[in-house]
Amino acid sequence: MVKQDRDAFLITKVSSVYYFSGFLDHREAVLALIVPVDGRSTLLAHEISYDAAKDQAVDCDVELVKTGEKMLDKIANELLTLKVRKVSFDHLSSRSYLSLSAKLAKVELKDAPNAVWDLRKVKDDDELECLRRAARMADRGMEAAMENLREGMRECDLAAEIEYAMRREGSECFAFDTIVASGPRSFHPHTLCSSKKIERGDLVIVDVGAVYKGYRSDETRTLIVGSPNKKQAEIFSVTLSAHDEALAAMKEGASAKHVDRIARDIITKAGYGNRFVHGLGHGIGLDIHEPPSLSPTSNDVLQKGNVVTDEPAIYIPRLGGVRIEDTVLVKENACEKLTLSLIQEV
Ligand SMILES: [Mn+2]
Repeated sequence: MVKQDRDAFLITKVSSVYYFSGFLDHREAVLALIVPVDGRSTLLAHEISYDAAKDQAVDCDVELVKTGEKMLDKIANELLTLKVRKVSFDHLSSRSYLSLSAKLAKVELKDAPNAVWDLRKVKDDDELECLRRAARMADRGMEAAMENLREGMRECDLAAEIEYAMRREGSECFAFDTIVASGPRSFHPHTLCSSKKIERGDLVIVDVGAVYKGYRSDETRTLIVGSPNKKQAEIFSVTLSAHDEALAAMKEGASAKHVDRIARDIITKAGYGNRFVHGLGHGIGLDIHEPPSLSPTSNDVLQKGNVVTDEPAIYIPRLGGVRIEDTVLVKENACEKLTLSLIQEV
């Protein structure tokens, strides 16, 4: 803030409020943390989260936004009381931004999400401990998937086994809706699970994530009941080498675009370049998708302490898809897989 000549920072993204204050609201409450360059921070909370915020937030004053009062009015008043001239913010809708600008005509408001992400994307030891716990829980869910997978069971029944196992490990919610996509359904990367029965010879994409103290994990394996045909075995082995080669290139200083390129080149050379329809991976932490991004258009450079996914895939309409994904910690000269489920060759 000093370097950028800012008098205060306004944090409204709920996960970032948790990151800076220690108060986590899992239900996307409307909160605002005002951090002045000098002095104590203030966390504004509605009645629904006020008592919990008072209980959990550290190093800040918690102020109640009463029923009938508007959060944006409280933010504006607080900033006026602080006599600020230049304020950065992390996350405001265009409507909130326009409204706040009108209330604070003499204050310069600057959109600066990267100032927060630059801190959040480098995980400290306490955060890594949580991320490792979340990864263990996902491994346990994946183990349940492997143990329970049977011909004739519905995708949602397998998802139920996975989620039960993660809950039993202490997962406080799920990092995202569990994906179990079998046979032809597995070609769509954003499908969830359905009542479709898993048939012999189906590729089954299983994508799971657990949550510990707000920190998330993300892991995908592609399973099969019975044995694969030639094409299925081929796309599996191409995806696996893309996954492994990208993993070998992940370390501090590597360009994210370059790591994506390593995986994409392997898939492209095998003739499936246009069937790898998303980036190689994404940062993960309190949010499921965070910076840095590993994609053909990313300008990010990997740093020690980044936690990212490595998830190459091939999706073929009608035949189905293969995705293999791990959550990975970037280190100085290499990387470390946090998710450790066995990758069984189909
Ligand atoms: Mn992912």
